[in-house]
Amino acid sequence: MMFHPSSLLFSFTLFFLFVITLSLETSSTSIVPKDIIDQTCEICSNQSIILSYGLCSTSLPVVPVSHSANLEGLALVAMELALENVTSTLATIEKLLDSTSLDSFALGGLTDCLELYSDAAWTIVNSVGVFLSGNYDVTRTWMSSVMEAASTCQQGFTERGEVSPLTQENYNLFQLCGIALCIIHLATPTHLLN
Ligand SMILES: *[C@@H]1O[C@H](CO)[C@@H](O)[C@H](O)[C@H]1NC(C)=O
Ligand SMILES: CC(=O)N[C@H]1CO[C@H](CO)[C@@H](O)[C@@H]1O
Repeated sequence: MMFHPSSLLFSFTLFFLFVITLSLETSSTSIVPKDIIDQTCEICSNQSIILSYGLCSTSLPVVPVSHSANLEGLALVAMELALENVTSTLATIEKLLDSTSLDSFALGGLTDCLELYSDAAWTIVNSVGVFLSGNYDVTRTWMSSVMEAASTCQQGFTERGEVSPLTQENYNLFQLCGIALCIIHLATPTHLLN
């Protein structure tokens, strides 16, 4: 399962150019004010003690497409940010694995994380596809599994009382997936009926 991170990043970038173009063409979006981002982030962080309002409200506007997005568009942005984080974390892990000073414990932990993050990349790509086809339940199941992957990577170190070299990365991915899950929930039609 060796691959070159930059070629992976390149294919994802192409994929997302395609997705963003597609979503812009298929939805009749009007310009949505920054308010919808702040309001959505407030709702999500109110609903869940683990979600950070600060990370949400500073992350989502980073991608320009979010400014002309509805809830569906914001969910896509959150998933895209998660995928960007995953691809750059894969590169970080490979760099760490290249360093010679690793003990066998760190090597094992990082190797596990590499596999978790590789799977996560494809899971997010597939989640986006499923989301665009309208199956929000499956999207949520898959994005939850990415959230779990971040926790599992982190626990691989902390369970043994070690400091995880990927603490920030795992936290960011966990948050972005949590935000995506919350927004998808808000965008789910049945949610409006409850
Ligand atoms: C979030 O919670 C705060 C404090 O309880 C409240 O003032 C605010 O109106 C809530 N925001 C939303 C969007 O529900
Ligand atoms: C390396 C990387 O892409 N990190 C980003 C992950 O997501 C958080 C939250 O959006 C960003 O602040 C990081 O820059």
